[in-house]
Amino acid sequence: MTRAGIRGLLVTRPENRRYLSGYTARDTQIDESSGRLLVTPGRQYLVTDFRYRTQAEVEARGYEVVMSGPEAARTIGELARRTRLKSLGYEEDLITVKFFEALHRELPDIPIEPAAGLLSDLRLLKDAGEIKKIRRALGLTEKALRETWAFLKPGRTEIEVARFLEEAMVRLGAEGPAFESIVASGPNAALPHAVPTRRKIGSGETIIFDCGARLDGYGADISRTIVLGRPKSWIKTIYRLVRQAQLTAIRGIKPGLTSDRADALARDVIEAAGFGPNFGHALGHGVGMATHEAPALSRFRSTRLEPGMVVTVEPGIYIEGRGGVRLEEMVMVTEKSVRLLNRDRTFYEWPEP
Ligand SMILES: [Mn+2]
Repeated sequence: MTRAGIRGLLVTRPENRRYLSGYTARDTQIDESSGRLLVTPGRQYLVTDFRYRTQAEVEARGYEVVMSGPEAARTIGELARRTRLKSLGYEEDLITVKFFEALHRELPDIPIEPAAGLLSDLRLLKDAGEIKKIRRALGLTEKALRETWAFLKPGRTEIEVARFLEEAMVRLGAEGPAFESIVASGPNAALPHAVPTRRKIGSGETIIFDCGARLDGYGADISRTIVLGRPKSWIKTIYRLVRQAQLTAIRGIKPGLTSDRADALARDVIEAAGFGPNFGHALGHGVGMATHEAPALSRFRSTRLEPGMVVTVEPGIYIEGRGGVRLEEMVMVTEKSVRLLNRDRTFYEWPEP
């Protein structure tokens, strides 16, 4: 904060709040209101309300819990004045315009500046304890998927299968799914972020699973593409290509490489085979307390990769109206290359759908 010239920091993003304070509350609505941290040079506050009082006092170690009424911005303004803050940083990627304007009304005389990068940088490099939690979440996801393969058969709907998968995660010890699971079959598998439907899964078509369990606040994120029965030859072609692109990236990613170059490792393979336009998303993203966090392995970013970063490697090819293939693993950047975080290597070593 000192280096960034910020005296006080307002933390509104749930994963940053939990990372800094241990307070686990989460309100999934757009105007997230389960609490805000105010970090100042001398004191740290968690501003929340009656609904969260007990939880805040138990969980937020090292933070003074301050109750606010319906106008949290007023309470934050009072604390900022009382601690004589000369500037305030805020998370521009998670705050409503309404709340931002209320802060300005409360604190008309001090600069209020964007500081989201300061917080996402803190979570960029994972320590050994965090890696352990991520691997546990990942191992649990793999187990839940194995149970799901036994449940899966033609005629079951995407929603039924997705529900089974998420229940398996919880039964195996997860807090819950880290994000809404994707089970997309047939033409739905051509939609990279499909939502499960009542469509009955058929044989001979691609089925994309994209899911991850959350455990101790940390999430997993992996994708599998499978086919019930015999895959048609177009499926074999794109599956092999996606796997080849993924392996090329996993073998080539190392510290010092920039994220756009990492993306290119896989994209070049897919483009050379003529499927460039069918791979419209980034190669991967950081994972931790948030499902999508820095660094983005994207053509449009050039973050230098460093040991301790955890990223997904998830190339995909989507054919409109027919289906698609996405394969996603999680890796940690090490001193020399990457380490695959999976426990179950079956899929990774499986060249065919
Ligand atoms: Mn992902």
